[in-house]
Amino acid sequence: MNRFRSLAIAALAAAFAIPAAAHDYSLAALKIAHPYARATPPGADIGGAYLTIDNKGAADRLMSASSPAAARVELHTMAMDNGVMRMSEVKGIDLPPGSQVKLKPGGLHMMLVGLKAPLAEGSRVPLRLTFEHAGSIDVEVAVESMSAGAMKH
Ligand SMILES: [Cu+2]
Repeated sequence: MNRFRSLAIAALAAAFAIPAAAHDYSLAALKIAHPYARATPPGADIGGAYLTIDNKGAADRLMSASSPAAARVELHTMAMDNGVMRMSEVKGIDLPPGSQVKLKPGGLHMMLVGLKAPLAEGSRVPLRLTFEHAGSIDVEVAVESMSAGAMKH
């Protein structure tokens, strides 16, 4: 009976550990959910990073990002250009009042340029986000599989 109870407590503790690992951040009226990146193959020197921002307050703007893991971090969008998907750099990402903006593969994203080492699945990479009004916040980017966030058909 005692053994069963301690197992039950361990299971309960594990269940409670999940929200702590959920990996969300708040900064003023901004909620930043689940920053993640795709693992990169050996030799690659760029990698995409993604997250979701909910803005519960007034208009703001993601101005820039930086990381000690890369020479620089660019904000990119993807669009069709003559039938070819192309990435281009954007100056900032608007966060209208009450909006949810998703950075995801195939859309707006952050690009770690000049990676100092490949992004290894299961590791975490520090990233600083700077907003026009809310200021800056340091988050951890969870490195997932090379196909993480792929669109499901
Ligand atoms: Cu890009």
